[in-house]
Amino acid sequence: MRIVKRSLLGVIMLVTAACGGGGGGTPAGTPDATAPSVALSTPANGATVTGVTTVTADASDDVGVSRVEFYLNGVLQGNDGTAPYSYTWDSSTLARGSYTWTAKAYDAAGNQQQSAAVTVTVPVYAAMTTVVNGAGAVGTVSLAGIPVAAPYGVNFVVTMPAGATLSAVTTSGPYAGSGLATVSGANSLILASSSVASGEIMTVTFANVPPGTRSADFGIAVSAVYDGGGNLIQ
Ligand SMILES: [Ca+2]
Repeated sequence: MRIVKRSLLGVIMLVTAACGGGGGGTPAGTPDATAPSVALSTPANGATVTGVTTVTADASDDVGVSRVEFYLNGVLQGNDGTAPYSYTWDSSTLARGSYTWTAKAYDAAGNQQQSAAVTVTVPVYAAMTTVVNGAGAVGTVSLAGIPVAAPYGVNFVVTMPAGATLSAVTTSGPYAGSGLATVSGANSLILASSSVASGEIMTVTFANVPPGTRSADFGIAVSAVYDGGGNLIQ
């Protein structure tokens, strides 16, 4: 009988310990079953984006965010494990069109949450770097947003200081800016080309540049874009 009593006492002690009543030996904590929350804060939905921009996500979690992944049109581009969660996006290599970003946040337990989508527009875009040398200046134009397979007709507005004149426009590339025409205006001119291709290199040379002119006094902007069928698309 004594042996039986001791065994019964042992069972009672084990059950008590398993229930945590005596303290010690209890598995710590409850599993994290709560997913993070995440939203894209930049760029804004509907924004027009050119060049290099930062895609930023706000993310939080009841325990902690372990990383945020960034997806462009559903394809993973990169991730960030430290707030502020961001990805540096160079849009200049992409063809004109709409692009959709989403972010996905994870916690250490593997819970995940996808953000709402943000859709932005990448346009046909031009920028000009101008070097002033005495009474002359040379602007090198960089183009973005033109698809490789389809040349566009593009009109550019070139701004320049009062008194300066256009000396020459040279282009090189698959179509060499064929159909190039110029229309002069007050302190500006329009360059119109029927075939501007991806990778086109355009150089604009100016004369009669007034003293004191700086490179920032010159500029270029895209004023119209036509597709291969001559339809205005931008
Ligand atoms: Ca969590």
